[in-house]
Amino acid sequence: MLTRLPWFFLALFLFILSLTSSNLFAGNELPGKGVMLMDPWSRPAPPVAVNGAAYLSFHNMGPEQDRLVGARSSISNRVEIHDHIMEDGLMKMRHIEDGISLKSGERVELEPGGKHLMLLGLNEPLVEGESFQLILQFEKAGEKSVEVKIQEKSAGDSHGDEAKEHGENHGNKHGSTSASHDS
Ligand SMILES: [Cu+2]
Repeated sequence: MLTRLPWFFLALFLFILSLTSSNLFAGNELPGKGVMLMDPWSRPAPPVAVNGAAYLSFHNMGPEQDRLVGARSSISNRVEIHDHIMEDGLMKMRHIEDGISLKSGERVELEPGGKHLMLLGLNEPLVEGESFQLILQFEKAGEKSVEVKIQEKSAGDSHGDEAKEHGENHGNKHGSTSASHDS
């Protein structure tokens, strides 16, 4: 026989839990209002490509600092947060272990040659015009899913091609991005 008592304790427990959670004080926010995600895109990559990269912009609209701590997608085995760092006069990519910090009101852009999301071990080729789901993990805003559009953005700019920089793809396909002039 079920008495009301266990339910009372459950309710009390949940109430106390909610008091101790800092989320309660940010609870008036609509989902997605804390960190706004804009313009997610990725460069097309041929079937022989081992890795790819994805880019987007973050705008922290919330009152407190947040942090992008990780990402994942079914498009690749792993997704890492990378940055470019000058080392011995050379620009090198580095895995940023502690993620990307987003101050309140701050806008951070991931772009070729700068911070990016490295798609390590592509499970399928990145075909222009298609898209894939990417899940971003934030310290406070939690997980957010975005649809990444696969498109060639800056024709004629071979700078900052993260997939090639990793040097794991030694195919002879070279300079394919700089050959065409879009108008
Ligand atoms: Cu990278």
